[in-house]
Amino acid sequence: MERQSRRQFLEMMGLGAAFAGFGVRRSAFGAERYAARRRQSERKPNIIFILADDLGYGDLGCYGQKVIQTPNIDKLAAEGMRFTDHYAGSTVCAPSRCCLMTGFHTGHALIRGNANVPLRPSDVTVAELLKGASYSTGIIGKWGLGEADSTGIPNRQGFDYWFGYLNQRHAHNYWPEYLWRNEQKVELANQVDHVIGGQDRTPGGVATKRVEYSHDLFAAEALGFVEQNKDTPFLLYLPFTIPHANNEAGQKGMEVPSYEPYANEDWPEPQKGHAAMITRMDGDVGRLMAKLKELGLDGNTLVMFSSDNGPHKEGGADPEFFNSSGPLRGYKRALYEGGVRVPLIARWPGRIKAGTVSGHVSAFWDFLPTCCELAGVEAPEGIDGISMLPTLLGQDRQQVRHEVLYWEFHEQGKRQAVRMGDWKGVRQNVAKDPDGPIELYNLRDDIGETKDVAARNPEIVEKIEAYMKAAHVPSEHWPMPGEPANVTAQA
Ligand SMILES: [Ca+2]
Repeated sequence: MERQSRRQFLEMMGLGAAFAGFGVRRSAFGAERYAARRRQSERKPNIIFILADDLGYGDLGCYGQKVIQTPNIDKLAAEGMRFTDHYAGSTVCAPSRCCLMTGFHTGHALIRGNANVPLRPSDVTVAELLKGASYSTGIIGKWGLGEADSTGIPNRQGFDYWFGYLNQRHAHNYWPEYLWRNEQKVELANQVDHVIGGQDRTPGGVATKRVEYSHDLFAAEALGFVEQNKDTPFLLYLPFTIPHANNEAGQKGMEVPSYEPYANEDWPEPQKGHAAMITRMDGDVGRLMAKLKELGLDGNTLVMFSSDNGPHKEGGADPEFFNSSGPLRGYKRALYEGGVRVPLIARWPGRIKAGTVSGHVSAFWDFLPTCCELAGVEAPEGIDGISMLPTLLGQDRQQVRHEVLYWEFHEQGKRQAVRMGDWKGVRQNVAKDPDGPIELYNLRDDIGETKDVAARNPEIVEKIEAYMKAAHVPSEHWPMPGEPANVTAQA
């Protein structure tokens, strides 16, 4: 390289000053320092996506929660960006996670409900794409997109390392007898006497001997993954199972080793469990952030925190007790805002401005293209997601916006919903009448979806109806009325 152009190059890299004392002749010290700085400046950011399970829009202090303590997650928001209008992929687990991993909404995604349909070899996940950009990829927690030996397991969908529950019902039980590490079953010290269907080792059940709490194992594994991958860019997807219920445990489904710091509160036990679970997870988020600092990765790691759907009313939990949906209507399984609008916090010191709040309307299908842009790889053509990196970096004018967001849900009579600007359209009972009436709400002055204004806005309803039609591509696994079916057993 010519002397002049080399100097220009270094200045461009912000390294000119480092070399000023050495002239352009590289001393051994200068070369070393140059190489170290260059490695750092060229290193792609690490990405950690922490996903809570059934955590409501109102369950975090930074989203208005007054009782449940979440100091570490609130700190993420104080040091980063908090999104007011972010949406999960669906109102239940599996489809929401499919949207997150593949960049499609539920009108296009392979997995649109909690049935046992595994991802195929042809499905392209965010992990596969980042592997192509030399990322180490890990997932710790709950997968739900493919059973053992299927094409859908994490190790066949782009993840180098996997630890957790493959099966969602298995994940109901916080003290399982085993978990998966890559393709190996890892036996735990817990005992599960009650098993679903009376068959030994059927996933699920309720533990009688409780030794190893799966969430604690996930939190420890997360620290280990970060430590082991500190020298390469990594993607860590951390789908915790908190605060989901153990649906097999009746009214005692909010399973947690201790109700602290709420043990002495005058609350029903499931509510103590709900709050204690969230605060426990919050502590683990704090430990993970401390680990990033300790390893010097803090400044080069984008940490995101979200939830896969709205709060649940299962295992004895009552979403009203802590106002878990905040100002929103409904909870898990609704397509009202409470079912799908979720917290999203993004922290990346020096890149995301601290203490900012964004109203950018975004959804789980935006995660894949955002990661691709960060890693410098092309996102697949035809996905529904739009990179939200400009918003994260404060470049609002460059942000491409969604014309609409779309959801379809195949339980409880089937539902469809569209968010279009401030408008929200919801159609119930689609199985009965696929052309049935659409409820219309204006979220700008009615975030709680209390006043159906469809009758006064027929042209908006017509537009939303057209979007519902256009956004839905038939699926053999989740047919709408009149479409051919190949229904698989519910998991
Ligand atoms: Ca969930």
